[in-house]
Order: sequence, then structure tokens, then C-alpha cells
Amino acid sequence: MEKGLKIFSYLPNPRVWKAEIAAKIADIPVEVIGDKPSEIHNWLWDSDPKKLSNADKKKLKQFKRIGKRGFSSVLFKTDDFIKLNPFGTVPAAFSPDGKIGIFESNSILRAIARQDDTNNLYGKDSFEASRVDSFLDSGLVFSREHQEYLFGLKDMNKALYQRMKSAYEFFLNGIEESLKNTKFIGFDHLTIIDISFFCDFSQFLREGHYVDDLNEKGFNLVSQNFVSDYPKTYDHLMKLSEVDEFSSVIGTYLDWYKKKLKDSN
Ligand SMILES: N[C@@H](CCC(=O)N[C@@H](CS)C(=O)NCC(=O)O)C(=O)O
Repeated sequence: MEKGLKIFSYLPNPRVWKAEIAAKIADIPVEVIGDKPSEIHNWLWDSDPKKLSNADKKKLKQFKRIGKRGFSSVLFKTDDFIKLNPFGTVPAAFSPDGKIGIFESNSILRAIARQDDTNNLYGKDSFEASRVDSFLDSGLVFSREHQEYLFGLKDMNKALYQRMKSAYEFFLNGIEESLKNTKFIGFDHLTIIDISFFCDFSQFLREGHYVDDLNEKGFNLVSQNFVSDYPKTYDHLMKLSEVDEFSSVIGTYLDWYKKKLKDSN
């Protein structure tokens, strides 16, 4: 079977970076197609995505669907896109022949790791792979919470904030515990757990851009004491951010956070 993956999304998107980092480590070809979030409503969401002109949009009226999660505009999702990706979300990945749809960024990440036979990114046997899945499942619970939280940052309420705070504490306690025993999360070598954690947590830290909105409503940053409360997790995040395959994919995404920490010292 031909190796590789095609991914469609708005860009940049930390959820896409998961697969891109793994693909760099494992040397698997990945084609990433997409556009800025503000342009993605001008694209045909399909296994063969393309930018649409106004004339194209008139012809493709039958594919118009209102966004369901994160997008409130009209999006052009083909019937084939929905068949391959029934929840209609991005990132959406496709096998090289375009016949198999893979969704959920952690599963897109797994799709890369499963094509790798040298780095043990998905553990070395089925039990290790299941342990990897355990961490990815708990990571998805955290990232679903932070998705809603980030959507609500400009107009925070107590219920949403409390949900986020307890999800954060639960998840980070587990990650910190794990790092007391192993060099990487769950294992002594790098796996897709570290990649998934790195991308999701870096995205969550964007709450820092809304500190004024939060303060105005009487809330502090959930991650305010991240460095002192979870020192091993913090060190791990920083260490991963220095690894070539990570830094070359995420670019300057974490620079503002590192600068903020430096300035506060
Ligand atoms: N847990 C999913 C989240 C994907 C997701 O919710 N994507 C949203 C954008 S943030 C989407 O594609 N929404 C499409 C819509 O609004 O119809 C993942 O990790 O891939």
C-alpha cells in the first residue's frame, strides 16, 4: 500500500501539526492543503479540496452547509466529504487514493504512526499501543474541554471556567505523575502521546492572549501557575519545543509564551 496522507484544514492549525511532526520523524509523505481560517469558507471541503470562485459557489449550491463547531458561516462540504468524514470536521485526512477518510487529529496522528516501522512512535507491541491510546483518550477529553473554553474566552462564565479548571487540573496531574516515572509521557522514549500533548497544550496556552477579557469578568488564567504547579510537564513542553521536528513545524507559535515567562522573571 502506498505510504502517506493528504490532510485538509484551515491553517495554521495545531491539530494538523500532530501528524506533520510525526511524519517528519518517520519520514512519511504528507500533503497539507488549506487556507487561513477566514478563507476556508471559500474552499470545497472534499478529498480533492480546491478554492472556489463566486461562479463555482453558485454552481455548487447543493453542498452548502452551515458550520457546526467553531464555524457559523456557510461551508461547502461535498457529499463525498461527509461520507468519508461524517462529523464534517477539519482536520480531515484521506488515504493517498482518497478512498478512506480519517478524522480526529489524534487518529490522523495514529495513521502516520501506523505507517512507521522504525521509531516505535505507537509503542512496540499491542499492549504498549493500548497504553498510548489511554493517554490519547485522556488528552482528547482535555482538548474537547479547552476547545469550548477557547471559543468562550471573550465572554467567560463561571460554569465554563470551572469545567475548564477541573479538566486542566485532572489532566495535568496525570501527566505530571507520569513524568515522575519516565523520561517522556508514559514511556522512556518519544511516542505520539508527547506529540499530541505538545500540540494540544500549546493551543490551550493561547488563553494567555485573552487575559484582559478574563480579568474583566473576574477570572484568572487557568494556566497562571503552570510552571510552579506542574514543573516536570513544563520542562517537558519546553524540551519538546527545542526538538527540530517540533520547532520546524510550529515555527514561532510558542515564542510569545516563552517571552511572557522570561519577562515575568
Ligand atoms: N477533536 C477534533 C476537533 C475538530 C473540530 O472540532 N474542528 C472544527 C473546527 S475547530 C470543525 O472542523 N468545524 C467544522 C464546522 O464548524 O462545521 C480534532 O482533534 O480533530
